[in-house]
Amino acid sequence: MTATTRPVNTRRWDIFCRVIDNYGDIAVCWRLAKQLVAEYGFQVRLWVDDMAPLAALCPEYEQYAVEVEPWKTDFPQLSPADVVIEAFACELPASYLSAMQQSPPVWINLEYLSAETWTADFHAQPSVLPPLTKYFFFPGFTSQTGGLIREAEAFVHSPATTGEIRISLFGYENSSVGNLLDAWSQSDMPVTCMVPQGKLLPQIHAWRASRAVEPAERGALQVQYLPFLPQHEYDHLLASCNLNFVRGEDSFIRAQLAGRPLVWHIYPQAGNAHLPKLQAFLELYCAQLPTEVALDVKSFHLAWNQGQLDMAAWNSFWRHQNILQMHAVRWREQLLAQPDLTGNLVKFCEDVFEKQQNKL
Ligand code: TRH
Repeated sequence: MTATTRPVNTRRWDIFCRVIDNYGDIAVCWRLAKQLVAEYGFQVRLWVDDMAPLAALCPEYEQYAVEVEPWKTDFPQLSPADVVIEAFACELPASYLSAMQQSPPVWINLEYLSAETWTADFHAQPSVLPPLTKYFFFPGFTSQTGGLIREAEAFVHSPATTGEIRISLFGYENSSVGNLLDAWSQSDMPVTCMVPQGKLLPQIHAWRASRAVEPAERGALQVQYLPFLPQHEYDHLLASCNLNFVRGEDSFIRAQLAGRPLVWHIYPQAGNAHLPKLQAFLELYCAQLPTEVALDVKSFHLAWNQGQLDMAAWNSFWRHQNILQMHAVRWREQLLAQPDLTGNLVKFCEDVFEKQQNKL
């Protein structure tokens, strides 16, 4: 949407984001901020405690109509916006919180994405802290949740490459990446593995050293190293690959919207707290797949997430590539048929405003 067609809206939104690690927190907040401006015309300030990941995702972020502000420890005294987004329970600055007592905004805690069914029970629930009310907003895959973040602009859908298997490989440290590279080296079809800057590189370098691979070719496999791409270029990369290994939250969502088969490396948590979340997604994603395919997709994911992948698992998984591709398109269509997170959030906040208005 161009600046001339952008709607104008007097509502002000403040989004608070702390970068815990990596890129996911700011990646989601940045998409949300841009969309609120471009599609709804809101005045949006994004408070972020670390600019570096944002600059990596969008080097020209200052040219957008989103006001990006550094979140310093000596937070300025401000009048609160109409809507305040506390992203991922980041804890609002004390001075801002006390200003909110004077003129209560619509206060939202935007949660992490999970496919677990309990999120539907907690979605949009209030926590009353007089005179304030904080609402918990859960992204999710069903209409009982807040939905997934997705711009209105039609997503470019590139044709899949033929004659080679093009794979993007983004994930957390993984001791079984070498087995995967070995499997691809022995593939019947050429495999191009695109590796963006990230945590898998040391293990890939170690594999190359152990196999004496120079510069980056072995059998059917060619490894291509990519710099960290701007977010929109990475989105396009996902759409151009036959298979995407993704991680965390935002690349995970984008891979689904790309309509390509994916392998998800979930953000690992202490005590394996992430495994039920992985299982919950796999149950949902695989529900419409034939039993044998579903089993292979699930066991491939578990093995990858536990660093226990072997060549046999790759062969069992990828023999279903045609079914997986058809399923990825169907899954994407299913997601596109649901309202998106930003639209749901705007509607939710407007409903709260209306209720407040009716009380006066
Ligand atoms: O980077 P992530 O691991 O992020 C997060 C954080 O770790 C967070 O604390 C955690 O809670 C959350 O995961 C679940 O993975 P994610 O979410 O996929 O974010 C990566 C972003 O980087 C995504 O927007 C895609 C983008 N990206 C690029 O823009 N260019 C690139 O080259 C690559 C590889 C990724």
